[in-house]
Amino acid sequence: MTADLRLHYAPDNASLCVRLALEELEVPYQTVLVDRAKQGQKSAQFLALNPNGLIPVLETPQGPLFETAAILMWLAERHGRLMPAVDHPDRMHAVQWMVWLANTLHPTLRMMFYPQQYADGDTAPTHRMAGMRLRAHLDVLAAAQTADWLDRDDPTIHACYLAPMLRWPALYGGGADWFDLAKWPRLHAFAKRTEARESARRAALAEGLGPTPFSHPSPCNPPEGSAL
Ligand SMILES: N[C@@H](CCC(=O)N[C@@H](CS)C(=O)NCC(=O)O)C(=O)O
Repeated sequence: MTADLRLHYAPDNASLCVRLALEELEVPYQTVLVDRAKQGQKSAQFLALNPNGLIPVLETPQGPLFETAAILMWLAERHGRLMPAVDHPDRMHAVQWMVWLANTLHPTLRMMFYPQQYADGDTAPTHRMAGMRLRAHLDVLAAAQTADWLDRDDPTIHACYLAPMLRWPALYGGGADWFDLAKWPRLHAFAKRTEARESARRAALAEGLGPTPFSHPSPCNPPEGSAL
C-alpha cells in the first residue's frame, strides 16, 4: 500500500501525538524531518504548509492540515476509530476533552516551554505561572469522571494527545525533578498502559524515546533530527 499521508515531524515534538495515532491505526505514512536545530519550522517551505510555523503538519490527499487536535480528529473520522461516532452518547464528552487538551493543557505547556513567546522581558513569572497552571489542570483531569478514556484499554485520540504531554514537563519544563507524574496515580497508570502498547513502542523506537517514555521519561536520543 502506498502512503497518501506525510507527517512533517521533529523527534519528541507535538508530531509525536500524530505518530501515535497513525501507528495505532496502522495506516501507511511517510515522515518528513523538520530540522529544529536550523529552525526548519520557520522556513519558507514549511510556512507554505503551516503559516504558524509550528510542528506538526500532516499532508493529506485534501492538502496540508495543521493543529494537532484537528489532525487527530480528522484521522479518527477518516478511519472510523479512536473517537466515538457523531451519534454515540460518549461523543459529547469526547469532543469536550479534545478541546480541553488543545485549548487548555497544550497552551499551558507552550507557556512553560516557550516563555519568551508569552512574556515581555523577564520570563520567570510566566514560567512559574505555567507550572502552577499545569498542576491545576492535571488535578482537574485526574478527578474527572467524564474522562473515562483515561482508564480504558482501547486507546482514543485523547490518549495519543495526552501521553506526550505527560512526558514533556519533566524533560523540557526547566530544571530536573520538579515534575513527578506519580503524584497523579490515575495519570501515571494511564501513562504506563499507553506506553505498553505496540503502537507506542514503535513510535518510541522511531523517535528514540526509551522504554518508559510516558511514565518515567528520559531525554530523547533520536536516530535523526533533534527535539529542540
Ligand atoms: N497549537 C499547535 C502547537 C504546536 C507546537 O507547539 N509545536 C511546537 C513543537 S512541540 C513547535 O513547533 N515549536 C516551535 C516554535 O514554537 O517555534 C498544535 O497543536 O499543533
